[in-house]
Amino acid sequence: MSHTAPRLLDEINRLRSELDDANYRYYVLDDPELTDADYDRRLRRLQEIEQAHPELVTPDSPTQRVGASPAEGFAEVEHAVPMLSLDNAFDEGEVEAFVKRINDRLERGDDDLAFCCEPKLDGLAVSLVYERGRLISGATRGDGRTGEGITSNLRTLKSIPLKLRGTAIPELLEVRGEVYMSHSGFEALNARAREEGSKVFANPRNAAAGSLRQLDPRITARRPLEFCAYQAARIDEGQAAGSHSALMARLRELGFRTSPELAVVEGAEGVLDYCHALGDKRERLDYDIDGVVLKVDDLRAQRELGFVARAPRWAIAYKFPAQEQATRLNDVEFQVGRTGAITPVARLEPVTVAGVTVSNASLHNADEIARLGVMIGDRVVIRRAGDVIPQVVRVLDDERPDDAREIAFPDRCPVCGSEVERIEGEVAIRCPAGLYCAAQRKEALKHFASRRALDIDGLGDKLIDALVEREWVKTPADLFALQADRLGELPRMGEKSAGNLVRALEKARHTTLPRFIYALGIREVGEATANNLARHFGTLQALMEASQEALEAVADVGPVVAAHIHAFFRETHNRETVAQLREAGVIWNEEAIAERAQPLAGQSWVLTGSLESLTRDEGKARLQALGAKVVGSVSKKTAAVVAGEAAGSKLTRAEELGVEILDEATFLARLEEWEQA
Ligand code: I6G
Repeated sequence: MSHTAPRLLDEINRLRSELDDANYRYYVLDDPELTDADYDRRLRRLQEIEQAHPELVTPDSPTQRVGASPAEGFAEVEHAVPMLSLDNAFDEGEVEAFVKRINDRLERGDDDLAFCCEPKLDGLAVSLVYERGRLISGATRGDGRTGEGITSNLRTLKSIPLKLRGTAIPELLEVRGEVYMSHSGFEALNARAREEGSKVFANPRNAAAGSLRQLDPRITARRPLEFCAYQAARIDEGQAAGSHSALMARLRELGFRTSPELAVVEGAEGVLDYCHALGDKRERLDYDIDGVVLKVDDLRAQRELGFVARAPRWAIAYKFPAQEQATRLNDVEFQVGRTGAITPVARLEPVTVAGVTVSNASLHNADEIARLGVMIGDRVVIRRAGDVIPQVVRVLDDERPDDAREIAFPDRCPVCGSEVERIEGEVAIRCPAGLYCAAQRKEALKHFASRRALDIDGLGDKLIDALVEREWVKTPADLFALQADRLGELPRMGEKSAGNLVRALEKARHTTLPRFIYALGIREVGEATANNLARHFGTLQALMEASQEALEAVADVGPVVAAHIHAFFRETHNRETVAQLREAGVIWNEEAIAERAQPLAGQSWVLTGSLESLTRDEGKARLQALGAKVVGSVSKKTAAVVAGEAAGSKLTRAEELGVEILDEATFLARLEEWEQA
């Protein structure tokens, strides 16, 4: 190493420290500063240098997260301190009884004992051992005494520090926490799997478990897994704090993500208030939780309380009402989506799951049906969590009726009768008829008319179904030929509604290029991609003529998306539809796009709370298209905070810092203004 140029060593150290800082800001502080592109550029440069100088690679370099070579199996790891489980409380009475038990044991009559509360993540518990600040081992819980060594897999998670941060690094640290997958990560992973024709996961927990138990860490590295720390099982004597909450703060300093929902509350009342508030928030979190963990905050009191059997006396898990219920699978129907994919949908005996009646669930594809081993007539367990579509998670085999039937996949499209296609290497079956198939036509029209596309007010799903069934509308262009008097013939369509619809169509003719591209419904082209395409090519003509290579030069467009776009514009009937739409008077201002500046360039925005008329992802995509960076936490540098319903601590923080706060209506009005500018 002595002959390595000092400048190169400096560069390596700088890149490693910038990449570590970026991970820390992103995963722990929830306040990213580097853009993805800047992060990737630094990582690529570091990889380049390390490839040229393999002697300079260190095990804790950020490049080492891409995954080591496959293992033969997992070694057994004995936990130095057993990984215990927690007792459960299934209702408020049991929580109150727990608090009372503790007060009695500690011989405290009062009700102000401090508890540290946090969500119970629905993931997998793991343990990480650090010696002199370096991650040396990581293992699953296993049976609590012995787990499986999965260090190489855990090293690929960017929220797990390979090297501890800061000063006064402990000689020895054992951190425990949960590995989980966010809803957004899970959806993206399954979307990619569907696209590639590979296996989809039933829920984020299964996806996290499957990803963590891969023998090939390179596979784990591509899965969106996250780690959240909840306990320091071993730490140098001198570093042990007086309270659990202080210990969690110390773990954050050392580089670990801890729950942003962590809070210290007093007595049974404080604990129950926390449980209610988190229960209300549960649906809006981007990850699954199944309850609240309550811990006596004072570590001396914890030691005094000790353990019973395999659980600490000083902690309990309050479980929310179940997100899983059993019901009967009455039938399976096949639905044809906008892009022709035919998906099996389970028709269920209606059942209430976490407060909502569920009568349909997705079965995804033939592989998923085979994995579940499900038949019509079976009793199945349904799971509903957050915004994720209800899923069939398992079959109650013992309750299979004698007349259970196999699920037969159709050879022909259930809507138009075309012979289905089974694409080599893809699990999905497809109807190849495109817009000749009424189902795909309906879905394409619904997408075309939707709010983020041409925003045709009053053209709802039922109306589109009726228009397609009567064959009044075959392509989106036919919509613009609809006359009020004819529309008036439709059931439940009065003269006034017909007139309103014609006026809405007139208004929708004036659109923008990004909306028009999005409205075409090209596979994998969402709003953000449509924006990027419009900005890159400036005109529709340029986009339609672009080669696959030229398409790949657009931000966020990879080979698969480029191939879809290219194929779409090579189809004669798609080109004809575009021409007909322009003839029907659909217009936009191309110069505006080509020259449009990004009015929010360099600004950081925060979205918090739930929005009514758009999802957070949509809001984020629109802000990004205007040049803004959308970040997770509020700081002095935040340009504005958009506060939806039930916005919490981020709103408070914005008020404290005097950051501009926009309600949903103002936010939408501003977006439209900037987008039209
Ligand atoms: O299984 C667990 C989940 C979450 C835990 C836990 C936890 O804290 C938030 N804490 C302890 C102490 C244990 N299990 C044993």
